[in-house]
Amino acid sequence: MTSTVAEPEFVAQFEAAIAAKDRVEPRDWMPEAYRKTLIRQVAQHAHSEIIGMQPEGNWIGRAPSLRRKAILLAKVQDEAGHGLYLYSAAETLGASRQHLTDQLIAGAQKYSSIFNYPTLSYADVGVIGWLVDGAAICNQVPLCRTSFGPYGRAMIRICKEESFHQRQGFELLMTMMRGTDEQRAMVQESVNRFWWPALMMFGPPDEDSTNTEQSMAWGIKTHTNDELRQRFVDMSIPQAKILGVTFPDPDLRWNEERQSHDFGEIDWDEFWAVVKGDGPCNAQRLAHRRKARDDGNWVRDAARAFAAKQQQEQEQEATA
Ligand code: BYC
Repeated sequence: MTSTVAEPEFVAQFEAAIAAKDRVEPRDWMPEAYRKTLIRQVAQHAHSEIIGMQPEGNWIGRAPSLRRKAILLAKVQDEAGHGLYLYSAAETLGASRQHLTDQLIAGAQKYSSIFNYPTLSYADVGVIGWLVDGAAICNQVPLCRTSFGPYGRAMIRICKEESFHQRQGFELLMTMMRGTDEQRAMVQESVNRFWWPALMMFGPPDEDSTNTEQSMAWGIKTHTNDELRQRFVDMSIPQAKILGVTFPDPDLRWNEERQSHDFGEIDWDEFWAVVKGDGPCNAQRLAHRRKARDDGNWVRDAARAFAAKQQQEQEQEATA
């Protein structure tokens, strides 16, 4: 139940649930700002899954073997499924999937910056699996314990599949690294392009993050952007060593005192340009999404006409 009237008892119940780290469920009272923040984050997440199908889908027709094609098809289908779980979670907050899609296409809602970069070689499929799904897991495992029930439960299933995606990316890259010099160079070139954008996925630095403090107070987020980014850097470095690739950052080194890796300055001007719509592929991604929605309009029109006709027939039967 959502209401603008914050009855003290409802407020106390909500605050007690947050303090006890209990789940808030769709029928529970919640502050309007909590609902809006969740719709924003869950919709952005859902849009990312759906837009994220484009860069990898680009390689389905050019996968180097039937096995690789079947794997990639399954992965891209999984992303569609993740989008649907998340739109369903958003629907429990009162935001319809159609409305959210329209908002995305109108540029009124965001999706992850990472999907505005092009996929230029087949190695990108492996690097997206390893680094992009890897960053997604790092960010999303804590979201399994987020305070809103439907979002947390969707994340449990999504994280299991993302882990599998990350392993397939790593396996693909391992295979290429055991191949020819040309294949190894393709992997390194792809890592060079994706490393910094992968770090940007975690959002702006904590001091510039407008939402983190409130989202953490509500238990929507359980870690800050910088904490999760650091965790990702620390987990990726040993994996890069096993693969035999390097990251394009001369400042990357172990800090004994912090027991973590230091890393170089992220280009935040690039990040904000991409977030605001000026990345290499923003226009293309949205145009493609708009076309997919428009191409599907006849199906929605037909379904609506069928439902209206059925209702009309039921009403006629009831009055006969
Ligand atoms: N890209 O206050 P902040 C995936 C926006 S993985 C674009 O820190 P918040 C996948 C942010 O929305 C990717 N925009 O925000 C993987 C805010 O603007 P608004 C999806 C970004 O929400 C593999 C402003 O910057 N994962 O789907 O506290 C294959 C200030 O930021 C980005 C999720 O969405 C960005 N990278 O924290 C297929 C995970 N970063 O909205 C698919 C869930 C920030 O106020 N989301 N902005 O106008 C989250 O955990 C959080 O929303 C974020 C940002 C950590 C991303």
